[in-house]
Amino acid sequence: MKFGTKAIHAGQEPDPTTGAVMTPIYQTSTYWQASPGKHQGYAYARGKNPTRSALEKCLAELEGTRYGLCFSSGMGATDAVVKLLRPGDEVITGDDLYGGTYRMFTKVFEPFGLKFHFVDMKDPAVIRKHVNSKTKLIWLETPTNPTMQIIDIEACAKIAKEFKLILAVDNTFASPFLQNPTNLGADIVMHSVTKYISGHSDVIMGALCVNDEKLYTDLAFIHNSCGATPGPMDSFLVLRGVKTLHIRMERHCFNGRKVAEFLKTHPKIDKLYWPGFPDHPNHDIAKKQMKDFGGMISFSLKGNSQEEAFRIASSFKVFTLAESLGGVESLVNHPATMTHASIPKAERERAGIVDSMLRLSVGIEDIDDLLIDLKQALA
Ligand code: P1T
Repeated sequence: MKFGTKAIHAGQEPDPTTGAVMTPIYQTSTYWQASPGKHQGYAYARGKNPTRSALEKCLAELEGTRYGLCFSSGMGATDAVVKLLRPGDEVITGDDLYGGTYRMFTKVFEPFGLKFHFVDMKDPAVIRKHVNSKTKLIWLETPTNPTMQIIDIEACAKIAKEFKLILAVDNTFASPFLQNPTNLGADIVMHSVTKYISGHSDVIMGALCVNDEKLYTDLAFIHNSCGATPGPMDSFLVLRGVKTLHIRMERHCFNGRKVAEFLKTHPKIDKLYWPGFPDHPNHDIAKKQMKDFGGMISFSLKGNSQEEAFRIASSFKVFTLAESLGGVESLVNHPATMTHASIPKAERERAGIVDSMLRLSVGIEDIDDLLIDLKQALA
C-alpha cells in the first residue's frame, strides 16, 4: 500500500465488538481478567491500550518499521532512548537541536554520568572523529531546529554500523511523509507527534519507530517501567489527524516554497534557512533523502535587532506568535527567547540562532493571505 492509504487505514480494523469503523476511545485504565494473568491481551493501560495500539501500528507502517511506541510527549520518547545508555556512555549529537533536547541532555542526563558531544554533523568526518570506545549513540535531527541544517542519514548510518552504535533520528521536521530514516540505515526514528503527524495543535505526543526486536523490547520495557505513555483520547485525536498527513504535507511544502521565495529577495532579510534552495549547504543531501523540503523556514534580519524581530513577530495577523510547529495554522516563533532559550547565548549564536532570528511554521492557509501577512509584518 502507498503512503496515503496507510495513513488512513494502517492499524485500524473495524472494532471487533461493535463494528465501529473508527477506532474507539478505550477510556479505561484496567481490563478484566478471567483468572490472574488470563486476559485478552490487555492487562493495565499504562502497558497497552487498544486505541494507542492502533496508532502505534499506523505510525510504524508510515515509517516502514516493524514496531511503533507512542509516548506522552516527544521529550518522553527521547528520554526513553537515552535510558538505553549507562553511566560513562557517550553520545554524539548535533550543534543545532531543539532547545528542550539540549536541556534534557545537559541538565538531566549529564549529571547521571553520560557525556554528549555537540558537533557539526553536516560533515560525517567530524562525527567519525568523535567516536571512541565509550560512544554508544548518535542522535541527530534533520532538518535541524531551527537552522534547517541537513544531515546525511546514510553517511551517519555507515559510521554507526562500523562502530556498532545506535543511530537515532529525530524526524519531527520532515514527518514520515518526507523522509523515512530507517530506509537509510537508522535504528530508531523519533517523532514529536505533537507536530506534523497530529497536525492540529491540540495534542502533545511522541513516538519511536524501530525494526530490531531486541531494541523494541528494551524500549517497550522502559516505556512501561517509566510510564511516559499517552492516553486513549490523545491517541484517537492523532489517529484522526494522521489520516490527512499526506495532503497536509503537500500543501505545507507548496506554501513553504512560496514563502521562502518571497523572503529570498526581501531587503530586510539577512540569512534565510530553507533546504530547498540550491545554495543551501547539503541541498543535494536534502534532495536525496527527502521527498520535498517542508514548511519550516527561519531567517535573521539585517542589523540583527531583537527589538525589530519582536516588532515583526507581534505584527502578524494570520501567523500566530507561539511555540510549536507542524499544525494547519501558520506560526511564528522567536527561538532565542522561546524554543531555544535554554541554550546558553554563546552556543546559540555559534549555531546561528541570533537575536533577530524568527522561525516560521508555514501552515496550509491560502498562500495569498500568508504572503500579504508577511509583507505587512515586515514593512
Ligand atoms: O514538545 P514535544 O512533543 O515533547 O517534542 C519535543 C521536540 C522534539 N524534537 C523536535 C525537533 C522538536 O521540535 C520538539 C518540540 N519543538 C517545539 C515545541 C518547537 O517549537 O520547536
